[in-house]
Amino acid sequence: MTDTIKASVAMLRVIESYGVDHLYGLPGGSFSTTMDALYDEQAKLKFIQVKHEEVGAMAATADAKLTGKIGVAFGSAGPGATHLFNGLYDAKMDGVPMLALIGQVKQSAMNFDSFQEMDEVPMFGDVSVYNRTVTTAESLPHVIDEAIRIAYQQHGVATVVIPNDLGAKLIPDTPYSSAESYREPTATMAPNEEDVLAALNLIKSAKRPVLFVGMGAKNAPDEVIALAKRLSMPIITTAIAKGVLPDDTEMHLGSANRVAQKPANDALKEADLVVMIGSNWPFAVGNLLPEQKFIQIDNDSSKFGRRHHVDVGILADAKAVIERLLALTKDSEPTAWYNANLANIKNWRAYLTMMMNRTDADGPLGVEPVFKEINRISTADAVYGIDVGDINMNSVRYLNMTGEQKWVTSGLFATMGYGVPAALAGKLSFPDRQVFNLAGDGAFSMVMQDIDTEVRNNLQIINVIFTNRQLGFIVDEQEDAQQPRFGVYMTDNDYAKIAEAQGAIGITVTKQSELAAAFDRARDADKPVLIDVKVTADRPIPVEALQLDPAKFSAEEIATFKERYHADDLVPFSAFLTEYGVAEK
Ligand code: TPP
Repeated sequence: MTDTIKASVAMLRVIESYGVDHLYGLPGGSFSTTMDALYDEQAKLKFIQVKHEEVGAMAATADAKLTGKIGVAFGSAGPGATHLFNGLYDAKMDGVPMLALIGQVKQSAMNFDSFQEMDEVPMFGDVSVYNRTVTTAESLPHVIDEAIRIAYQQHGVATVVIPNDLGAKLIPDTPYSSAESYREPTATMAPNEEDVLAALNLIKSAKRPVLFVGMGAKNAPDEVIALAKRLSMPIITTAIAKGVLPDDTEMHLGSANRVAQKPANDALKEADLVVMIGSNWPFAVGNLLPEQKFIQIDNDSSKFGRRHHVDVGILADAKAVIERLLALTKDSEPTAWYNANLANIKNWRAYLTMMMNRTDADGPLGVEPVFKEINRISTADAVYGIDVGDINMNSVRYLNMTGEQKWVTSGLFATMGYGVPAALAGKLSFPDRQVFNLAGDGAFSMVMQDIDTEVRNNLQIINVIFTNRQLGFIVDEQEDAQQPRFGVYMTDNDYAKIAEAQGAIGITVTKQSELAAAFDRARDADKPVLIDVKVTADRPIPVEALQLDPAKFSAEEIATFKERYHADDLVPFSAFLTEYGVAEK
């Protein structure tokens, strides 16, 4: 006779077999049999009890983004399940594997309008790549195994609804996992040589080419840099690829659009050829111009032409294509276009450094000196959990990342409240690394109860809250739309006290002279710290709407813009193009 095992335990063992060592959730009555199994399995699978299921779901997506491994979260039937949605949509839109376990009432109560009972499968239909209700105890571990494989294969959310009674049943203790045979595909998708030659021809005939690099090239930073140098193509990255290349890479222009840096927007407007590698950039409209030539390199054929008409498409792995392009070319002198971009980057970096170094010990505190402190205390492999709001612009500009550090945010879904869960995931997945949560006061307020989860699990996270007493990102949009400011102001809470009340160290900083001591203390602390920096409500410089070029703006407009953004020394790109003698388009 074969031994037996509780179906819920067999399910958890399948999850463990894929290398998952923690999962997030908050129990409800409809999830009690899985909780019972989590108790049994706690030595191998750590249950992280969050205070809001949304935090658990977002932490699970952050785990997946940071490690490449599937993230797992759960919610009990009804309200616990619906609380998961922001995390699930984040996983869907950023294309990361996630398993969501959804509680359900026992089978005999299903379809009887029972307490907290809902028809859950249709609710999760849109967000999931796999979405099933388990119907027998024996199939529970099997369905979980299938769900995990499909989540990996389709880079999305697998949702499994579990009627509570099934988990308690005994089933044969036989193998249920196929993890042993599961492997990430190892074969490289090699490019078609004709396509590579066609691309090379286009690159050679271009006068102002740029590389546009997304997460698809994250395993090839050195190759990207070598190609950029070899073919005089400065590099733009997507914002979520922050950290893939070291920030001091000389031809690294940063990201384009609004969460962006000046040199990237400048170059993209002037480029005659965009070579997009492994990117699904959603801000193409208005940024990629119809007259620009476009080469697209991707290993997913469904992405071609989504953002721009494709002149040459190469269906292959980014690294393989770049290696081939490098093999077919030799080093050459940098072009005037390339040198003009290098000069533009230098000028922009000098501006950022000046902003961080501005001193006014006891005057109003801008965000930039705070970043100087973060850069000062951060370790070479720190992990940054980044919330949504002005922190996206400010962190892509002011964090000087090494290439070993990690930066993670809610990219395409862009949900506020992501910083705390991202930092939880960072510290749980990388316990030996320094981990930050960087958030605005509005976004932090959505998840601030989960500082408690940092404390309870002894996760030494440095939370930096930029309190500007407004929803700054939206204030700026209202300014641009010439609307009245409405619904965008926040009361100034004492976030340090809120953290202290949950058992963390809380520090309030109101002026520059207090910064260094606060960040030293955070660096050396042995428990979670929250630094509430009370910053000015100044708008980050809008690099998507610069008013610097005398050919386009009046002297008065330029002077007003420069004064507001301390941009006296910022040079319009047109001046560098002229100085370096870059040919007209
Ligand atoms: N609600 C959610 C859940 N996510 C969103 N992205 C938005 C609303 C729209 N939104 C984007 S940024 C932002 C809002 C409301 C303001 C963020 O404010 P805050 O966290 O205070 O940061 P700030 O921009 O002021 O630095």
